[in-house]
Amino acid sequence: MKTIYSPLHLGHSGTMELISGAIVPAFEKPSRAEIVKARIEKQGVGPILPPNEHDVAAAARVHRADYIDFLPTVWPLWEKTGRGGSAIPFTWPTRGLRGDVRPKTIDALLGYYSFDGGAPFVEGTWPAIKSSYDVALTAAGLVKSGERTAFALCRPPGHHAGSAFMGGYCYINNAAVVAQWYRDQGAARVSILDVDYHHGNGTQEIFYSRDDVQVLNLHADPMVEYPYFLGHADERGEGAGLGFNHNYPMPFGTDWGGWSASLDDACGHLAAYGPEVVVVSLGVDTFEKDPISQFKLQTDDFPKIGRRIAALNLPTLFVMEGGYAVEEIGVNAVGVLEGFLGS
Ligand code: SP5
Ligand code: ZN
Repeated sequence: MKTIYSPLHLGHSGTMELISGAIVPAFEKPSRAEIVKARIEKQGVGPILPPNEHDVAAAARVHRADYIDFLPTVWPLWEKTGRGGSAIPFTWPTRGLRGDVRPKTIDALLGYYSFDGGAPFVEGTWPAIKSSYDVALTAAGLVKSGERTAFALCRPPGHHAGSAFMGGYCYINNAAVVAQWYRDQGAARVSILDVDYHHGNGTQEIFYSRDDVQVLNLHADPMVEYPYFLGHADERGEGAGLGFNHNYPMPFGTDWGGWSASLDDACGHLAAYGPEVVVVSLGVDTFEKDPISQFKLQTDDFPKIGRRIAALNLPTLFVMEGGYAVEEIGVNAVGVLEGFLGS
């Protein structure tokens, strides 16, 4: 199994994060991807290859063009104001404010194109976003050209990014981009299976009214967990998309018993849909020791996830999302891949 990886992610290192009423070092940090890469090498999972460069046109198939055009301008505009640190928004156009008028200053634009303050920009952020996108598309190409599976070691992650907003450490929705790319390459149906601890609100929003991309999401109940404002079980899609979005909100403390029951149910819907390819949004923040999460999956459980997905017997692309228990993120993410491969 080939892994696609780019060292350009190293330049993206947010200087801080606001969480639980305190400003703390960012949880989404460069060591995450480095530890996963080291584990792939240690376990001999397969070659680690660099991405090919792709035009941003494939991103504009799932994101609004003005949003994609905005991303490379953030750091230059911020720097022009004489500030360093991280470019982060602090005001959002919520109910009662005008969300339809595009403002002019960088602080306002950051709020206009975000749903939270969790997607900071530093100088190396745009090159990292672009490399993560290139990683996803390059790995997608391997599966398209006949490989059974591939691993896109994306950083930054993508599943919270919607058609015109960033947030939750995400900027371009890599899983959505590759799902759309498979459609554009001729796949009739694509399924996205999101196993990250947090609901993939961006992915759901992008495909909500479509029947050609099925979206299945396993996550902590949004009544009590981030991203809070999407991910309930009654969100089943709309219009032509009705019945093609499946949410599995689960309570704090969920362990393999409860979590795997949801996975089995999701896999049943997936198999019935009959996609030509499966895109797995692979977050391992379901781990019992994850510092920002409340599920109880153990290291031994991660290979079982891979085995269950392999049993679908479909071409499968793994796209890295979250996971923050930094020492274990490598063992757990690679554990899913090893389970899939049957090693
Ligand atoms: C890709 C991904 O996993 N993004 C996650 C973004 C989470 N951001 C905020 C989480 C806040 C949850 N509250 C945690 C309390 C910890 N004491
Ligand atoms: Zn997550």
